[in-house]
Amino acid sequence: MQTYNPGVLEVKWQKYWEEKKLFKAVEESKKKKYYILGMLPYPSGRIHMGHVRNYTVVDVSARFKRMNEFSVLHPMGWDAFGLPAENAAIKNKIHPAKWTYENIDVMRTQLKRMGYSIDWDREFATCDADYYRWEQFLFLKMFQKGMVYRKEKLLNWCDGCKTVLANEQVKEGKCWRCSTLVAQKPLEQWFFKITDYAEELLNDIDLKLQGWPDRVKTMQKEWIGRSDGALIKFNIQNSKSKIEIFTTRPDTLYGATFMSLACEHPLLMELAQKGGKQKEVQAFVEKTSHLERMKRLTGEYEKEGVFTGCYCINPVTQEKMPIYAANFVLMDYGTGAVMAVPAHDQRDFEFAKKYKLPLRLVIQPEGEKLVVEKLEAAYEGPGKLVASAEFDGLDNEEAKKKITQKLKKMGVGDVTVHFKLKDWCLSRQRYWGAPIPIIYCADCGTVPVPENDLPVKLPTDVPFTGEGGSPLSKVEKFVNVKCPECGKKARRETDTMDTFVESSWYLLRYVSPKYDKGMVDPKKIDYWMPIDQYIGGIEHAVGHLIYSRYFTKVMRDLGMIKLNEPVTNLMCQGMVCLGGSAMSKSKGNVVDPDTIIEKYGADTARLFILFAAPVEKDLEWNDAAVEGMFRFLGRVWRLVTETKNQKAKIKNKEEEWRNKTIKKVTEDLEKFHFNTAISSLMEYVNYLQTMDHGPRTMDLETIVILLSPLAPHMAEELWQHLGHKQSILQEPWPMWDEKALVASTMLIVVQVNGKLRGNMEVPVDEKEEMIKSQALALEKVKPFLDGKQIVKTIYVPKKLMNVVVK
Ligand code: ANZ
Ligand code: ZN
Repeated sequence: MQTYNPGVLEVKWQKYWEEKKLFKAVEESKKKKYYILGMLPYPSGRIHMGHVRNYTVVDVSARFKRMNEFSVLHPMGWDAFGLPAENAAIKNKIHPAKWTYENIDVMRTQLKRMGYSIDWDREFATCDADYYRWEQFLFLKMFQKGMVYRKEKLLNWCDGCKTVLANEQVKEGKCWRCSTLVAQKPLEQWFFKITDYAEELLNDIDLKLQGWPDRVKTMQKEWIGRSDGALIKFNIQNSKSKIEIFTTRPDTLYGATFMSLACEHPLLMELAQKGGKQKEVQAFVEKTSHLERMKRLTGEYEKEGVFTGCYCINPVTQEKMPIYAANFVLMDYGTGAVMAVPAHDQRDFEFAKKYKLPLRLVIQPEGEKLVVEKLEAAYEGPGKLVASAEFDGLDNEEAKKKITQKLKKMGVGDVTVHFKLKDWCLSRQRYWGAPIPIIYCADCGTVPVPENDLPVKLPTDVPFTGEGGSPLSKVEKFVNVKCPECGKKARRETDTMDTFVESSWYLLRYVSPKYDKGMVDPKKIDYWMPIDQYIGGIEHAVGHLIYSRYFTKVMRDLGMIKLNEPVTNLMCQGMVCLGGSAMSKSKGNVVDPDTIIEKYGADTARLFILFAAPVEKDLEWNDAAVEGMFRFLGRVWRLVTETKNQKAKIKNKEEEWRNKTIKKVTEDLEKFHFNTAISSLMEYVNYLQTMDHGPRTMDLETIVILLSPLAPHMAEELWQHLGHKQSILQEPWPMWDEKALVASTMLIVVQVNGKLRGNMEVPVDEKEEMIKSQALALEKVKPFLDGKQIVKTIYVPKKLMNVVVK
């Protein structure tokens, strides 16, 4: 047998698997199904180590489940629309479609070199017209039901990408893609009404996502952000207008001493004019508009404002409250107006100190007496009401209800629920995306493209200059159409959809990727969905992982599927780092998977990436450890190929090792504890290598089977070497025998005159007499007994036999 040569044997087995179609997913009614998925890659050019980690974890589990008699669905596709393709077009004069499909070819080849057990017949790219036509179809259905609408709103604008962004795409005030500071601009755009689902999305986190990591659930809860509170109307002095505020603390109403408005509040300029402060307010608004949205939300900046010159009236105290514009009030939350309670809200406290506004304590904590002059910060905790007329002495939670009831009776307030979640802005002013299937007609207004005309295909002959709006708007053949209703000249919508729209339902499309009567084949959905295990990056916690839950619910409500949640179990793998920071092209600290494959083979790459750290932790790249994995595989190779065929003699110690290893590896693979599974395989190999009489064939078979999900190419080759005709994939996963795990032998140490001279393995129920005679017969003990007289023997049960001689 030749030495371990991964280069040759890996290609051989990849070809074999592909020809025999061993990874084809089939619905078998007799089997349990297992749908496992890694988040789909963006075809940026080459596979990176983050992909390798993600898809190796998925693959090992897929192989493991297959051998455990599950019907496994393990698909792959491409998140193929998006800006990099278009930017490459502008820079290198290559068409985005060509760029994208060429990258896909490269990356597909790379994935295949890793030996992943993917059902490639289900592959699609989201830029295929066959795919996005169903997205356009869904858009039309949602349009009919009012689930998608067009409106002018204050939106995130990225000047780097020349497009609007959803809130989920703004990270710390910057564009998620290009890190340009995001500006707020009023723009007319398309929105998915995801807020209609806010409550269900929130409630189902606790009800249905037991298999999700807590940190993702917490992030989603915070992002959806439910607040229970009240809406209260304040009269304005000398004016018919009213200011409505949203508060979660109606219990503090008697402590409200001024009013803060957002810079974009519709009444602000009117009030400023009336109050004679137009110039000051105007200047302040301009200054504030440069403050990033995120900074405003997190409050890490100096609170500032300006007086409008006008007052409103506190509805319960009838006191005058000066009206300010304030930089920490956001227009898109609540009503864009806040009743300020400086004694009990920290932002209001800082603001009041700065502008010398009055503070009034209305909540006293249990067993303490705060004094307003001595307050160093707002008291935001619970307590009893004071200085609040008939509500004095009430517990503040109780007072929230009582005060709101009073306001309701007065006709100036009511309870309300607010969510932080905003409707999802889905339109993008870019070319490389799915066209929005809408036509604008001067007479008929906004007209949906008739279903029979789908797909609205992206035109291919498009100028990419990088200047002046969407390239699509310059393609006259695309833009100029007849109105489907009146037949007169009309204009096509030239915005395209956010690429997160494609990734919101691709996971459903895999069950019937070629289905042409709808988005998904409901029968196949019934069999395969929900996804049993989804694996991907934590960075998608509040974007993709909320959007795909939302789309599932929308498709359910449109009658397309019977499913509430798309994903039963979620796991987020850690990053792959080099020199302490995540591998990234821009930092220049990347290791290309291909160089590892060329040097050591895919099996080594797979084992290293699984062994280096628990899946959910970050992993530090280590060349020496890669080398170590390669040597381990070499040892397995020699152990199996150099051992002469041994008949299966059942020996207790060996059976104990074999069964113990099967149990440990099985349970670890079940729990995604790949690193410890590999450790116990290493220990087992050590044991087999140091046995004096050499391992039995069944020991070798066990090690090869257990290794097969992890290092599948080598396992196939060794399996064949051991005389098997069928692929190891068709081999059932071994079971362990609990009985074999119970120690059946014990180790007895033999001493002569108290000195250790030998040891021996005996059955646990062996009699003392037998142990004694065996001990005296041990080769290593005999020399110390020669010519001596045995005085007595002392037996310490299950441990030791001491022979006393003279
Ligand atoms: C009075 C008050 C008194 C408040 C008090 C808090 C403490 P969450 O819980 O995050 O929903 N608020 C309302 N609309 C706002 C906006 N557009 N921009 C900035 N702040 C706004 O926050 C609700 C609280 O945030 C509301 O309750 C309001 O301040 C403020 F002792 O009203 B509160
Ligand atoms: Zn950008």
